[in-house]
Amino acid sequence: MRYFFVLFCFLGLVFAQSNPPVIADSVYGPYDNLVSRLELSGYTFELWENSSDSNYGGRALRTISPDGEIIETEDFMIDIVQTENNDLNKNGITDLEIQSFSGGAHCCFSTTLLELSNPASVVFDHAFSECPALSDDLDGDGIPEYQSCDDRWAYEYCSYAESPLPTVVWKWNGENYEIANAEFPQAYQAEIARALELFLSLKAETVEWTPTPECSALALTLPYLYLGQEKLAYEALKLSYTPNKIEDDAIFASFDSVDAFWQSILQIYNESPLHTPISQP
Ligand SMILES: [Ca+2]
Ligand SMILES: [Ca+2]
Repeated sequence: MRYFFVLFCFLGLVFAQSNPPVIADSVYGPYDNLVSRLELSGYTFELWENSSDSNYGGRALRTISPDGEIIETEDFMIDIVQTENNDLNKNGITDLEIQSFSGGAHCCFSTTLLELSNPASVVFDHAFSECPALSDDLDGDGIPEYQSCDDRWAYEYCSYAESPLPTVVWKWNGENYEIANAEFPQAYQAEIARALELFLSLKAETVEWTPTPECSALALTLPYLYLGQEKLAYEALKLSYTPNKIEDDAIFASFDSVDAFWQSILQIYNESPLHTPISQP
């Protein structure tokens, strides 16, 4: 019992040493309650919340570097996640995952993997996305990949519910996580199967709810595009897109020809920072 009392006093002393972060123009502050404190490789991470906040949201993250440099940020929700043995990418350098969520029905999730060298190094960063980035060892080589989506297509040709969110996979390359979709076709199997079933159901007219022709065609086209298989993507579009099958709903664009739609898709795709370099000859 005495041990726990001493431990409690010690933790209380440590916590009391920190003053709450004061963030200029704070959305969720003022912060007063220290949620957790982690010391790792000379860095200190503190998560703070506003105990009087009635919205049940809002956290501040304070990072203190070994040199004493302090960085403070806030968001609706922030969590620090310790990875396996504090070394997700197995390169011998301690790392830490920082996850945040801005609140709202869909948007936005952010995931950062920080290596605690001095200075710290961001080796993975996927910010402001409709999809959280999750780590999982897809190819069984012992080093997890990151998997998320490209939300660039949401609302582009149809409603959010109909819009495809094509998968994006990042692989550790020895220096940072880089997009490597083409190496992970297994990550696209479920998307392609769903899109093919939708395509066949539309052909058979067995669906009660018909999406826009653009969106149903995109569902079959985009997985191949993100796999780096541009020729197959074009064939998928030709197979699945019938221009002007229904009248333009006047909200989203429709196209007079497959090629006009294809050029529009390529333009959006190439503008996305998450597009896959085309590797097919
Ligand atoms: Ca590491
Ligand atoms: Ca792997």
